[in-house]
Amino acid sequence: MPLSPTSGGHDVGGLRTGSDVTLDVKVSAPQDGTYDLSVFANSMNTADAVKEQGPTNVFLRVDGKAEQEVHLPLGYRWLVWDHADAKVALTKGEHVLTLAAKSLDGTRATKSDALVDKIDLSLANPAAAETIYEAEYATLKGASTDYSRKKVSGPGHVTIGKDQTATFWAYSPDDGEFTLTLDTLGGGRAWLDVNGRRLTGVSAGTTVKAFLSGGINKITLTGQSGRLRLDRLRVRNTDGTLKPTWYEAEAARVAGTAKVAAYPLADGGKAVTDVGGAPGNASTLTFDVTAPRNGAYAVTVRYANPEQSPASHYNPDPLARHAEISVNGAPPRRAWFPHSFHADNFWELTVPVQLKKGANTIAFASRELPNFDGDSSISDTFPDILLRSKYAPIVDKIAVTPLAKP
Ligand SMILES: [Ca+2]
Ligand SMILES: [Ca+2]
Repeated sequence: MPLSPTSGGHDVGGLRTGSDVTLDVKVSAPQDGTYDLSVFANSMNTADAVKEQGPTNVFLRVDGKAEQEVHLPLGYRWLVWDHADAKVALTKGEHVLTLAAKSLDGTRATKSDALVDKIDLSLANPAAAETIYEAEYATLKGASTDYSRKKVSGPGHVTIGKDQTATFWAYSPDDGEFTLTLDTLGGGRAWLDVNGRRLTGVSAGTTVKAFLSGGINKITLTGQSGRLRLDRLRVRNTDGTLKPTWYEAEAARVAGTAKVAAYPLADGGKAVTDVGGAPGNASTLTFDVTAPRNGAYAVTVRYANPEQSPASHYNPDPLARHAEISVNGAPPRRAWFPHSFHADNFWELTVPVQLKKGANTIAFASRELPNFDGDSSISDTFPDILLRSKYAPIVDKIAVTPLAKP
């Protein structure tokens, strides 16, 4: 049907519970390679056919083979497009990509109900695996630019003296390990801060493995001694050094009314729900984790947040849930977990923490937060309208990863 926000003005429906639809797309690959495939799709999370499972699972095939299951994304309205990504190996030439509502062996079938707008196929340029941020384009405080030198990258470099700063805004598609390389012309030393945490001291030619969060990361160099002449920062996605250790929520300790429940799309098919409640509640989820040494760690939470108020005429009112995260019983740090459109739609969010060598506890708690007077609750004033959540997100599992390795 013709739809204004849709690429080409049309989309395709029919990949839904009980259907045997196959959608074939002819593609032409310019060369052999592993291509990034992006399926633009959408389901309304509260639609009758979607409510039970959430994301629509479909079966992606290349020339009728190499089947993989892909879960198409949710939105709070029809036609609010998002994308599901996969990798497909293609040889040079013509191919048919298929999205099917039944698996090849007939044992598995699509559930829910999705619209598909388009498929994008792209082949990554290996040279783009590394992103270069020129120091002379960084945000400088006190540090000065110098365009007099030849044989530098870009038009110049910067000189960073004691307590002067150069700040870079570096993009990362996902949470994970990156290698940060500083290309310098020698000089002094500087501190390296990532997202407000001091990781290490750096000097000429330093390479640091650092954990970056999906989205925009703030990377700051602050002069420590001497005058560091910085040409550029290089950022490359790597793996194998900052290794995550995963802990399943269903194997952790629950207290109060917090409980393990079945979530088919959670790892292990289980997650922990009902953490939080009324003020003063004791419904918590506590992980026992081990750290190899004292230091800063990234705690990545795989979570779902289904909390959503009934829509008004213009606003679907998704609610963020919050968790009070306490390490080793210390005063908690509050983290906010955006609406994920469904209890069985799990996303990842990373919170930095400080751990000590050996055994540590990481505890999740929640409650309805008070109004600005610090005392009254919005649920007392409007008991029939959900305006503030009293729960932490549903937690599938957490990963503990060192934040950096110099
Ligand atoms: Ca430069
Ligand atoms: Ca789990």
